[in-house]
Amino acid sequence: MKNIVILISGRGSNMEAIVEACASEHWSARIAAVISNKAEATGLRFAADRGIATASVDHRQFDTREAFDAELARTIDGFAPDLVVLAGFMRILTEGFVRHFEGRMLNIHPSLLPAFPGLHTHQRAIEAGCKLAGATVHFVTPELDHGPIVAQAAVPVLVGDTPESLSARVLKQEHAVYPRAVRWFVEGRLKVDGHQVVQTEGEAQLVVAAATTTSP
Ligand code: NHR
Ligand code: GAR
Repeated sequence: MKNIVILISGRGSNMEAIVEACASEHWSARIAAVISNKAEATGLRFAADRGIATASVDHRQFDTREAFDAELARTIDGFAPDLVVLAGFMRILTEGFVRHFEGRMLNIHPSLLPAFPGLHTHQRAIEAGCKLAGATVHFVTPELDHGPIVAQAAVPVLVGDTPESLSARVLKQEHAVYPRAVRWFVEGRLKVDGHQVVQTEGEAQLVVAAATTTSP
């Protein structure tokens, strides 16, 4: 039985998708805790209602990123995690923190990396005239949004898209691809070789949503 700790900052819909998949697919894992840097994150209520332990560590209470990360790591370690899952977690993590959890920390980023690391990805993809957008599940390394890629989901960018309409289309695929990637980790099916990650049972590491319409 593997312990999973999920970090969120807000809504937590990816966290919900992982909690639901863990239960309905009978993973050999438990969600040991959901932790937020914001006490008011709505996702914490969903987790608490499911009987999952919750905690918050408010980054504004700390003078430095190192001090915040030290307290966050201490809180996470209290749940003996085999895997730490960033799901809409919005604080950049220091190198020391990332090294502590290296090889056992995943993130989902709302772009087709290596395009558009960082924030405001949907707006940037639209402005760049991209016809394809998506999301990437990757191992977290000290360099932001540059870790080994586990899986990607691709969706069309449609004429008239706004950041809101595009993010909604991407989010739907996030909810499909992230639980799948986490399950692979739980089942020991991810082989990392440098920057390349192989799913050893041959399951598809790419989801492509059909481009059937021409407007949002
Ligand atoms: N930390 C490291 N070292 N490496 C990664 O790959 C990380 C990470 C921390 C978070 C998630 C991420 C994303 O998927 C993530 C990946 C926050 C920011 C950011 O600029 C950027 C990327 C990501 C998360 N945060 C601001 C900060 O100053 C705060 C923004 C806010 O509060 O709204 O930390 O995109
Ligand atoms: C998701 O789209 C996720 O990819 C993105 O924020 C959203 C969180 O939604 N993550 C980032 O932008 C990280 N910088 P959720 O809280 O409902 O899962």
